[in-house]
Amino acid sequence: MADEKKAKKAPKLADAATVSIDPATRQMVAHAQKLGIETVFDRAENMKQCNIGVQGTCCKNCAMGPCRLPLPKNGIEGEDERKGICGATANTIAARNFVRMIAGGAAAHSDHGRAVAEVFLSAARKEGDYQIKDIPKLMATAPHLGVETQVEVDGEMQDRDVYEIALEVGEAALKEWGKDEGELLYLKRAPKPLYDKWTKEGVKPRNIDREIVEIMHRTHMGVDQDYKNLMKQGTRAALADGWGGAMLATDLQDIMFGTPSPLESEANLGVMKEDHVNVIVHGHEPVLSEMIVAASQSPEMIALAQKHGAKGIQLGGICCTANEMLQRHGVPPAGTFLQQELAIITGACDAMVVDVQCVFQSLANVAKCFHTHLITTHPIAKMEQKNVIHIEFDEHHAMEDAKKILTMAIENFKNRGSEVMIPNYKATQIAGFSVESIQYHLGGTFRGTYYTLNDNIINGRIRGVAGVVGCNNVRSKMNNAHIEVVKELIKNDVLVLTTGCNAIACAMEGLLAPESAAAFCGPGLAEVCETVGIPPVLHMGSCVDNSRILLAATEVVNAGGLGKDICDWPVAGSAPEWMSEKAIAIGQYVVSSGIYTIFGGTLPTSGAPVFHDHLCKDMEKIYGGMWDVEPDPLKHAHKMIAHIDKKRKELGIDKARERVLMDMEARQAIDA
Ligand code: SF4
Ligand code: MSK
Repeated sequence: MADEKKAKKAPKLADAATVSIDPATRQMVAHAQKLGIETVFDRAENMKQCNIGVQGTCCKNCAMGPCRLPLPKNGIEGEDERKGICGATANTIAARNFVRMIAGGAAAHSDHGRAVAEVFLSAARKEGDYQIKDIPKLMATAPHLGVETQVEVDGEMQDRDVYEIALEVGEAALKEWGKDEGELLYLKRAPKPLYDKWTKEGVKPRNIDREIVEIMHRTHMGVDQDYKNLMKQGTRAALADGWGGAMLATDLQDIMFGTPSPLESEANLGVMKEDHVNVIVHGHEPVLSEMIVAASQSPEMIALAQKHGAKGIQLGGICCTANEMLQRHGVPPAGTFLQQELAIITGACDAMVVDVQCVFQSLANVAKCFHTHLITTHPIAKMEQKNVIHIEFDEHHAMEDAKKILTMAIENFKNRGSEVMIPNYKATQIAGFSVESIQYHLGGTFRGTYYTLNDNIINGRIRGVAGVVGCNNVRSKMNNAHIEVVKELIKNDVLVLTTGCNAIACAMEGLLAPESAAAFCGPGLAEVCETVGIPPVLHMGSCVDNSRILLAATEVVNAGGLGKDICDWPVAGSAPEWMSEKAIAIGQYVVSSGIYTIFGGTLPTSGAPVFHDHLCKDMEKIYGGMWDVEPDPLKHAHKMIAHIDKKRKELGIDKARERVLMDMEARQAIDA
């Protein structure tokens, strides 16, 4: 009896039939369970969420705690009695936790940006394997960083040397992380009324690192104990991310690797090929993966793969390294965040190469069950498990590193076991919509404006625009909310801009194919998409590329006719299945740029209703944008649509839409 009691209870298994709306995922989870391999879906069954943590009111900022302040059953009555040992209120604790999440997210995006800036500098100095590829983008970016692109020679203006400009751009960019005075240079790219709002509120970031450090100071035990003041600093750090580190990452990557333009590819685990060497790149920083793509196309590597019995090399991606490789090279994503283990469980992954962010440590345990080489490449992101190989990326011999990794994968091809199962599911997609390529598609090279988009918003064919982005979260059915929200938006004539794992989810469901316009859109949006030849959901890249959405929103303001500020026009943001700290940082920079932003699942603020209202109500008065939360995908989409309609009404363009969307009967009545 005692032995029986001691016997370990077998962990529960997830119901493979309901984990996701994606059939490939369901098939692979069932396969993993048959093989006795645990995945994130099973672990979620056995790990209950902490109810107080979910509410945002657990503080462990000093060793007198943790202090836990659950919401009393009778609501906020007795609010005064709820305090930690030091007296910290629920608002203080929730706000401290929230801004620490912003610090984590802003640090992740911005440190990525810094790493890119360092590689950029080496490219500008012609030291390594990287080059300055996109000269027009360099010329467009330089003035924003105070770098002249022309010089006066004998009374005439002449173009400066490209590498000289690049060097100054790289140096100016790197200064943004630690300069000792002034403010971030990119803030001036925002519409003037928004910039003025930030000035008035005193939230303009001074430099990127400082704002993150200051959050850690202010949230230390016994420092800032006013949730409004804490959120001011949270806003500063979030703006330092969106209009700083993330935007710099996007620009410098575009200059080095090329600004994306539309291209065709595929998505889902079915992109892996049984007769090819499969290499999966995963994480966020594209610098090494860029070289892996180049190396995989070299005759030398292809010949080596063939010598080892493979037909060729198939690259695939997970998470945002996938999005980076997709938007510039058409490398197909093999899956979203929640599919990372499944790519190895196919038994056909010869190497998985990971860099930073969103990488499960459990990959090492899964890789142990197969022949897969799991290779970490970043000095700040190693794993303790012994089967993990670390090959540290160095920009000075990047091509050599890439070839070394590919050779290891190729030589590993013969070691595959008999358990190979690649699900036969993949969908076609069009990706690669940058701010510049949207401009080209909608306005043509010479018009160079978003006016066509504005025109269609004003006449009501396009009801509004939504940025739907972000992660998967295993606490909800994978991709269900992503797809329901997006489908409901496009059905109601809302054009969707997507990044991150939402983009991969939409691609897997076929929503990034132009044909989806006829199948899923309302009549107005379908007409525009069919005329211009674009899908109703535009893939704008990785998580750092949410900066593209900020700039696209600014372009709409600049094109005219839809108000003077981002908060004036019908645009909304959403992260239906968010999970990471980066999502909170993005949410706050989007809100403080004037955009209504709604999250699915829960927000870690529900245990502090006053602080929650500060985010969801007061923010609108300050910045024009505000937070909201709604787990039900249909209600979620309709809250966004209601906001879009509110903005249409404020602009006086609500009537135009009613006219445009009259049904046939109504039109005939007019004609008669
Ligand atoms: Fe508790 Fe205050 Fe310490 Fe937080 S800082 S753990 S609320 S005593
Ligand atoms: S990868 S941050 S799970 S979007 Fe950028 Fe996906 Fe979220 Fe990671």
